Amino acid sequence: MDANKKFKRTLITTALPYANGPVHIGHLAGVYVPADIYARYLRLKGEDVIMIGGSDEHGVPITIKAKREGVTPQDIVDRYHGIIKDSMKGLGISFDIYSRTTSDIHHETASEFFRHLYDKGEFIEKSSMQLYDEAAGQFLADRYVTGECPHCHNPQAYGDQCEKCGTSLSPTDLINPKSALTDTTPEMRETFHWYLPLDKWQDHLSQWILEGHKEWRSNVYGQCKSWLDMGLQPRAVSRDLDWGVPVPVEGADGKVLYVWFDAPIGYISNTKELLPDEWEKWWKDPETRIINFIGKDNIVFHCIVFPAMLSAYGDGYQLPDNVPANEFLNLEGDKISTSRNWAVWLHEYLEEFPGKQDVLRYVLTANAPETKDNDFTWADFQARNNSELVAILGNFVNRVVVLTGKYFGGTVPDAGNLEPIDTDALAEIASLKEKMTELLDGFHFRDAQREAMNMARAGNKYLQETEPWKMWKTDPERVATVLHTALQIVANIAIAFEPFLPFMSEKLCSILGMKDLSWDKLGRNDLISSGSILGESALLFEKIEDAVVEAQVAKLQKAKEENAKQAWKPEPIAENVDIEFFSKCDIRVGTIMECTKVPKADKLLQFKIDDGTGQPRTIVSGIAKYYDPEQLVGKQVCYIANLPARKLKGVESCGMILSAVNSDGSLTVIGPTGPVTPGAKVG
Ligand code: B3M
Ligand code: ZN
Repeated sequence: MDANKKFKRTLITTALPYANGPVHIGHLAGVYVPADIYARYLRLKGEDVIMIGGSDEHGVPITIKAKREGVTPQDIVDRYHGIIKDSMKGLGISFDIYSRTTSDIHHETASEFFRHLYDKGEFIEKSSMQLYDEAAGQFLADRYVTGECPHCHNPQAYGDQCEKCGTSLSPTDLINPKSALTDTTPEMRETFHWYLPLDKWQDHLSQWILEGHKEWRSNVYGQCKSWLDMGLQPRAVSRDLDWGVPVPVEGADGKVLYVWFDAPIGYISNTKELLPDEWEKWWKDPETRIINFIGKDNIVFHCIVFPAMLSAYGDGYQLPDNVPANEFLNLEGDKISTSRNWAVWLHEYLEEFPGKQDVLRYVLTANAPETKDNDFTWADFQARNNSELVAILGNFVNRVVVLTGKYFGGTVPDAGNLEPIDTDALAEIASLKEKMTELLDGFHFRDAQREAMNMARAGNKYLQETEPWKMWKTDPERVATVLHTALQIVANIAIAFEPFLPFMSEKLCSILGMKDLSWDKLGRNDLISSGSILGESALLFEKIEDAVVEAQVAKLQKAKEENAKQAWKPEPIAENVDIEFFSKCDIRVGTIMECTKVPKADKLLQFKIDDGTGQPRTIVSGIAKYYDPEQLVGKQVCYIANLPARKLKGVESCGMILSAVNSDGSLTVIGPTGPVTPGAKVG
């Protein structure tokens, strides 16, 4: 961005989440919380800003989910669009509009966009061989195919991307492709599609990004550079699918716009829906600044493909001024995954932690993956709440409000004569404002929030140094000055934290009787006037107990187990054997008479079994992890009787008790369903 260029307005876009599941903390940390901080900050500065959001309701993941559930894609997107929209509102994400790509206005806008490029001759029409699933009777676009990634050999790569190494792929790149619909191996069939020749825009985009936007985040700039260095290729913008925006050209039956063609146009449609009469100035006036908030997997679409589309369209469309893409947030050390249910879902968080929206916002910003992938853990969530929000921020505000109540009946006392220690504290707040402004302008939200927290730290230090509670009897005027000053710091905190913790800021405003917050006022020492009366005090933050976070960790653990169960498939059946071979195996039923632990062997149990001979048989078995010894006494089990005896940890074992291996790897001992004479043969 040219630092001297003055913009009249800022259009903030946020990546449109796929409506194939609810949003989770990864989406929030990557896109919505930083975008919201920025939008709130600009609004506080009095700038003309709109923040655009909406659900991305096309694309293969949605149709796959619908098929699996036996419902229509529309049912799926209706369900998740509702959940996403409500939960974002619940977290205070201040969209000016949150719409959806199945809306009529979007279909019209995307359709017109394609048609305009088509009429201008901006596409190439090309035939190619594509994967076709004979059993399902359809071509397999994008995520309809899985197979081995040709780069990192991940066996579970998708037809559009390998999630392990991040490479974007075509279905035909995959080694051993399999249809996600029928699990069969697809064949090749000819089809045709429209392609946007990105190579035509290579020089234009290189100039714009590599020369014009050196200030972009290094991860964004670096990814763009490597794409440009490899040389851009034409990219298909249509698909053989029945869910999406139909290609508005004759002879295109059964073809829709590629989801990544229509989704970014959603930003335009949603602006149109919000401001039908003046949307154009938000997109076509060079004095508008466009900022795209996205996650790192969306960089190429926002920095290369969509800008090429906009440039091809012409008519004054502006390209983004910055694309502050974040890296990924992991959860308890593992990649967040919607399909594996390894996530903290926003709608569930809001239900389970009512009134704690700001805690999540705070933790996600404190850990924002701005420069590298980061990890969310429940232990860190608890620690940041208890030792930062409660112990620093809540504690400072609470002390000031309580002391004002105690000494002055809740009336803001006179400033009196400020001493250097008071003016120093206020000067520190003003200097923290300068730092915050610079950081926010540079999209460094994590550091900016840290500086806001430093205001509360400065406040605590000031109280610690002045100790007003010790002077009430001897010098009440001095106490008045200190509390007046401390209240001004609280008022500054209400402004500084508004972009980050809007719910807390609102509570502070109601306690202090403050209205019309503005960034301009931040750093001043006259935000509240002497004589005004404080409102009802409210609890800002409360301690989160161990049991609460332990329950969350247990919930995740359960999801992991469920997932393992679902992913489990029975082992393939072994090679055939003839009946003689089997009959050589002497399997018997016996009754367990005794069972004890084998000393110094935590896996082994030692059994004495009644095998009908009158002489108990000893068998040692590696099932100690799954059974308490006394649990099995009296039970009947099957065992192989004619294995040669062998010594295990010093105990001679004569045979092997049969057990089944479950999906989680645990063992269950096998026995008869009714009483059997000990020693009876199984066959
Ligand atoms: N729905 C991809 C994603 O959620 C996509 C973003 C569209 S932004 C125009 O990763
Ligand atoms: Zn890979």
